[in-house]
Amino acid sequence: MIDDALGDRSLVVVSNREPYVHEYADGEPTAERPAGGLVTALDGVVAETGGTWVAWGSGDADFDPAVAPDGEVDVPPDSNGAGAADADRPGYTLSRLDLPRRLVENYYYGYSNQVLWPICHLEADPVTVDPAFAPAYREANRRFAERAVEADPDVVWFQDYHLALAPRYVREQRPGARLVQFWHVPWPTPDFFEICPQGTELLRGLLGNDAVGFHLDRYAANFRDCVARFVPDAEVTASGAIRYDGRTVETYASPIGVDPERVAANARSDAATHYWSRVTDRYDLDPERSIVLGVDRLDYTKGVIERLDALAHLLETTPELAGEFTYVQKGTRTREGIPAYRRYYDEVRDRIADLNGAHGTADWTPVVYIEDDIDDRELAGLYRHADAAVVSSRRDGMNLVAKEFVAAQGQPFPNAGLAQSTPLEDPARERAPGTLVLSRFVGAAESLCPAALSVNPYDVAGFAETIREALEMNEPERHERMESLQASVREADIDAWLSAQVDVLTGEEQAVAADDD
Ligand code: GDG
Repeated sequence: MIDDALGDRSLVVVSNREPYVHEYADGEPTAERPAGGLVTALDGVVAETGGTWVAWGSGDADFDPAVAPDGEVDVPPDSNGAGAADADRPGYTLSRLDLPRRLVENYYYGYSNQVLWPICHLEADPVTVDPAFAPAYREANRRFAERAVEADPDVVWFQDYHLALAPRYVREQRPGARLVQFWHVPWPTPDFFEICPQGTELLRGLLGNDAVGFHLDRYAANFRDCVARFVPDAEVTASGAIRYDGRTVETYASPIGVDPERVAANARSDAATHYWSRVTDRYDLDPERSIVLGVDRLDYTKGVIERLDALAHLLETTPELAGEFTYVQKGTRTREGIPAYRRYYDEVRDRIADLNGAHGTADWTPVVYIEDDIDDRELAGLYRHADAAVVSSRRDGMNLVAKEFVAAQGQPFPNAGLAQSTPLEDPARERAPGTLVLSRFVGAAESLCPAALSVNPYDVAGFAETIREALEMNEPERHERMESLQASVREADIDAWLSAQVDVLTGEEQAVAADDD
């Protein structure tokens, strides 16, 4: 679809992370794909256009002469991992930036993840302003911008908070190009944003775009409020457009989603079934006990500690639930170069050990902690077998885990609302769908609540009570809620998001400014 809409205009996508990473496996460069639906979806879009994707080359073998001597590689890679999509397959150029380690430390682990990430998630405490961070962020953004310009783009699509300055740099060199950015995390209120020492500079960088997109109207409104307050020469009009530097910058809201069919197929795959049976064997999970599931990158914003506190409170106040369920926590280590993240891993482990020590018995371990490196199908196996999933982010732009859990519950339920007298096609799914407990501070809550049980993760007693409610929910109510959740997840799926982005990228539809201010 994007190919037709672009005509002969060339597209360049710019993101921090790359869609294919080359690592050495047994001494040979091997292409790996980072897990996750977003990269897959974007990959398909760029492949359709035959364009260019600029990203930091983070893999050990990314610049191996056999792979990409000059940093450019045709993707998707062939089965040997060595580039060169053949003429019959759609493909594009992955243009990798070879960033020095010190620059990555200061720009990525530093400014992006210790300044911008916490500020966007309204977390003041982890903000660390090292004087080396901001210059590195400028330098890295310049390099991304230069590489994008070298690809001679008509349309540039920037992803996320690592690249707030790059649009301005590109605009200086390609005044006529169409530049669009999607910001995948929340945008804070002006009162919070003002703690950022480079706030105005970041806003001017983003105003290099023609359009800036967010998951929710209120994030877009916060962005416009920040522009109105911190960029004196910009004007935010009543319709929500921003006049700046002789141009108009639109803001728009477009909630990202998942591919429900793909997730549901993953959940039914053999790999999912095998992984689940390995997990049940390894941890001796009793099929009579309910499974409560948490799946998170180990990031303080995801509220894993708050969840464990709620579970501990639940067991303290409702002793009759002891032995009735097992909480399975899948944790993925992330940003290990940052001390606060390493401390968080330790805290999660300690909290789990305490909880198991206080409440476990000879034949029951309340919390099982999995740190395996698992692919999307194995992950879908966990989703599918959970009787309840808990997403308790302190703050989260959207949260795809919540949507994937819903999609993995199978769709639609043919006997929704009925007792299970009608045999389901799929015998492994012959149980009521899982329930979703969802923090009200995630973007996904806007469409998934009240069908999902909403919690304030800071309210430990209320949170514990909601987990109990999720565990005890009767079957008709589970069906009813899941039907509604699945309808929401299908309606705002990844295709809907992509097609909205394509409209903005091609300028076919003016980005819609939110009307709530
Ligand atoms: C940012 C925003 C926004 C997790 N563990 C495993 C695994 N995952 C995958 C999930 C999901 C993805 O990682 C996590 O996505 P989230 O949306 O939950 O969170 P962030 O990574 O923080 O993403 C967020 C998103 O951007 C998109 O705009 O929703 O708010 O923070 O897809 O499946 N995948 C596999 N194994 C794991 O152990 N294979």
